[in-house]
Amino acid sequence: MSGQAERGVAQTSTTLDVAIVGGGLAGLYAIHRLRGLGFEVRAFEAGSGIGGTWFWNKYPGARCDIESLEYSYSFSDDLQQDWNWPERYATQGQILDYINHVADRFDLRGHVQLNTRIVAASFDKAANQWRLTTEAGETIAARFCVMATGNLSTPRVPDFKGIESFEGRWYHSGMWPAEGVDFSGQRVGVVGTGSSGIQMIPLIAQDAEHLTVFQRTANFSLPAQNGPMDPERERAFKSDYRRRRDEARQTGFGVSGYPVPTQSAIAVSDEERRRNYERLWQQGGSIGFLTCYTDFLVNEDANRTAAEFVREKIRTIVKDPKIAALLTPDDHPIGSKRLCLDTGYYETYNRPNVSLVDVRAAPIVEITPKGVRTTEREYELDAIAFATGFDAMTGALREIDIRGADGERLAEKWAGGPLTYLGIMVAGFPNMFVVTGPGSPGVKSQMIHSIEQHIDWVADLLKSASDRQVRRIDADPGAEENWVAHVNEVADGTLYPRANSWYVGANIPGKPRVFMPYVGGVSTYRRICDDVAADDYRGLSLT
Ligand code: N01
Repeated sequence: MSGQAERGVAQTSTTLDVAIVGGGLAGLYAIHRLRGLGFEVRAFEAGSGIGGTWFWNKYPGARCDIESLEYSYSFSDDLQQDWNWPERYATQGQILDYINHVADRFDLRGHVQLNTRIVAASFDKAANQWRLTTEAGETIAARFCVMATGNLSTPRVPDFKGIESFEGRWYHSGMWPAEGVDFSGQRVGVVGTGSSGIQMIPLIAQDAEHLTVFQRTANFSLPAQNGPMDPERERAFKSDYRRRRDEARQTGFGVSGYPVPTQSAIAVSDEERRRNYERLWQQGGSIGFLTCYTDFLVNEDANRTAAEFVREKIRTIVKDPKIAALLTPDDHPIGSKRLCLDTGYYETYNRPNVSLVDVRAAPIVEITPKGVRTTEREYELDAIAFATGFDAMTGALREIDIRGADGERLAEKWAGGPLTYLGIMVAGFPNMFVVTGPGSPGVKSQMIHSIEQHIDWVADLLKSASDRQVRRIDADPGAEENWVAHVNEVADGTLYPRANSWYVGANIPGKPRVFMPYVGGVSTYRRICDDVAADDYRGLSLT
């Protein structure tokens, strides 16, 4: 008898074809696609609403850094024709509205069990079934398990001494109160200057009496140049949507309008390069920079030309040269961390009510009842917003007690870094599929593009397995080893591993330093996945 049953928690039991963990963009598409094949499916979502990332990250300024016309499902042409995005880059609220519309339009909501956190999953090799357990003690048996748990879904507040003694309120970007926070008249501290910090800082500065930003590492940020949707652009896009989606599939990042580059940054004159960077800066967005030259992300000299262009911009925008110097990144190649997009970020430091504290030089030592104490002094605050990131890519899966066919724990298998085949399957964990996880290009792409590609591939596999009355699908350990070696080899040919980013787990003390995403590009990855399928699922055993 389980501990929960002993404590008298009611236990119910469910049997499914496919259990889906997570009710965000991936979980919802998995419901749609797999139900369409006749599988009995249900998604289990910890939140009280659907939407995943876009449900939780309600901090001021939260919006997508990929254009709305791209960052949307492509599986239904009617949907993409009907939906109107009000802005070039959608806000969190607009994306959540869209997700809710999709759930209603395709009748997905009834297949999501909300307020249900999966805490354990183990493979029963006698029955060839996954057995999942919820926090409330419910058990679910399912032939297959799709882990649509997200990559940035395990918020992490650093282990600061004294945090429980703080007399004000504190928040994390990824657990923001649904009702919002009114910072007016308050002394607010923001810790962290990644994408989340860079989005919230300009807006909090407008409301707060005083904002103190605690920065450990200066980050590169580019202007989003956001604005209302241009009706002409929307019309042109919609009249050509199918081709644009096809084009996106042939690129590195899964975004149309940015063809694979053919020219080296070093091969063009300084003037031409500058003109190009200036054009991209005015145009807004990050993909233009990331795809402007062949060697942008592989050659230090080429990369430095763009980094120096952005550094000059920072020095021009920020009036106080000391603050500008602190905000100027100098420890990683541009683009090797997620390139941030902002609206008025650097300008915010020209406001009289904003100060910047260098916590690299004087680290935070504790949170006190009154605020934040660094090695230099105490800063009195009424509220603290932690924009300190997530236990990315592996955190959500490691939090579930996942046990494979021989009882091995996934967290143990991944103790030295994640091991996957194609980023989708894990040897020893049959019938389990990870969506956009480590070893996949997901986080280095337009996420919804990769979600659709992964789930379509898994759906074809499950259909084929069902037709052939296959009960168990295993990734071969050798195929997994080769894939991990390939992922590392591709990453090592780029500048990505040079940065202390969440791509290498650097933001989580003690996490093994392993570069997790596949950076060969979505087009190459899709080709590899299609070849594997065409070769009767090479690297998998179907029994
Ligand atoms: O998190 P991050 P994020 N003391 O890990 C700092 C996606 N996203 O939530 O760099 C002081 O990037 C840390 O400092 P350092 C996007 O993919 C997308 O901002 O480790 N500081 C860093 O500055 C993004 O990349 C969108 O030295 C500490 C910050 O906290 C990903 O989510 C919007 C600290 C964490 O930055 C994660 O972004 C938002 C400490 N002890 C997020 N610990 C869009 O689509 C950590 N930091 C626009």
